[in-house]
Amino acid sequence: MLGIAVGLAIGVMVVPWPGPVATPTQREIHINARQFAFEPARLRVNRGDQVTLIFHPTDVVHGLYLEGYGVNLKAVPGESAQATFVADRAGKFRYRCSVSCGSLHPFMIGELVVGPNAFPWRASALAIIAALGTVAFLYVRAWEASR
Ligand SMILES: [Cu+2]
Repeated sequence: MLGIAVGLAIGVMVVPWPGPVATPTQREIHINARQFAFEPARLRVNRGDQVTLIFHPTDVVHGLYLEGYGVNLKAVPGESAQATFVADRAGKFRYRCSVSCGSLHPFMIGELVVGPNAFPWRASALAIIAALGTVAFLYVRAWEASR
């Protein structure tokens, strides 16, 4: 029984899975900035998406520097700045204010999460197998105990 579960788990790791389910899309994301926060402070896109960031400071001059992608924007209140890039690297990337805008300026940070564009088939299948394996194990143990 345990052997079957282990075998299935190995199979799941080795077998190729269906390709990406999310096709790359174009996204326009507006980010407001004020002392001392970005809104939104967390962005999520899929790998391969073409992202246009449109940056709007609302109180004083702010900047937005996105690590990993080298995007650097700066604008005065009432105006906006924008940049377009392809999110071709997965992972978490911080963005922070690049203009010294006050005492809490160093804490003005946000996070861009570039996720994989495929449904996590592998992880889901492993979780199911683990659950079935646990049930089977408990069942066998109960059966043995009853003899
Ligand atoms: Cu700032």
